[in-house]
Amino acid sequence: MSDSLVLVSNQGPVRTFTLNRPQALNSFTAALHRELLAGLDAAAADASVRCVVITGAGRGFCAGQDLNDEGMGQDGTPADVEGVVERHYKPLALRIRSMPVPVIAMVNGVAAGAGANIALGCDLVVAAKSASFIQAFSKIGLVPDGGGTWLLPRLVGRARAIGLAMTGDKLPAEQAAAMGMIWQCVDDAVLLETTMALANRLAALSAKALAATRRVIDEAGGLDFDAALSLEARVQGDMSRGHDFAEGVAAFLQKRPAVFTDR
Ligand code: T3D
Repeated sequence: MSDSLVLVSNQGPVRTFTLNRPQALNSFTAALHRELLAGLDAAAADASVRCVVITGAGRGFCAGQDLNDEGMGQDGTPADVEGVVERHYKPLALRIRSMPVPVIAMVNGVAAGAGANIALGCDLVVAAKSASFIQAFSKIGLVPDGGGTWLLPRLVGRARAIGLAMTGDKLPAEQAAAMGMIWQCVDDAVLLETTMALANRLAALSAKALAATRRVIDEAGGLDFDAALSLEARVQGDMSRGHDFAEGVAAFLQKRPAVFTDR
């Protein structure tokens, strides 16, 4: 067993980060946050990486904040939950949302608290049938964080967002997929191969266009229709001046696979 809190592996252009505290369901400590953020920064700067997968070791994906870690007040010092969120969860959520390549959460088991919301902040979520999502915050007197207040209503609507957040009920992955909260729910036995096939498909596309797609979809949500159309025009202009657009059109016309390189 490795001592690393985050295992990093490469399969071609796909870099996988495996949260590695299975004894505590991969809950986040400050040290785990630091390793994950550094790993994501390195992936963002590495042109050979064209898709990122985040998953968990053992039977869980991530149980959110480690409630025994520093800042939780268990050592007799006052709890500093605001500081933990500002120092760790906000930078992580923003890092994932600004990666220059697509990010897939491969949810292998329970995803609770900020563990659920960090997964939901990824571009695509593929979950095993045995996995589940729990907005565990209400049970310990907190509000959703890790981006949950922004993500949940956008993914499933206000009624379901409030219901999930207030009850803290466990939502099985199949139901999460049925309500559009995640991309896909698959049998446990094919979780890895399904995710890697998807990751390789995305890795072969234009990373620049996929990252811009995420950005414009997020930005358009805060714009009126007219402004969203203008945003699309501006970003299409940018895309069309890059290598990948010329390559994509040439490849189509020449009936060959495109080789995209822009980041
Ligand atoms: O600073 C801040 O707090 C701000 C950030 C907040 C973000 C948050 O994420 S707040 C929400 C924190 N998370 C939770 O409240 C979830 C707590 N965990 C659970 O409710 C349950 O563990 C699960 C429903 C996720 C899974 O239940 P189950 O029965 O499958 O597993 P278990 O037996 O409860 O857990 C297995 C082990 O993991 C167990 O340790 P043990 O007894 O075998 O030594 C358990 O204590 C440990 N564990 C699970 N979650 C956490 C944890 N240890 C520390 N922190 C955890 N969050």
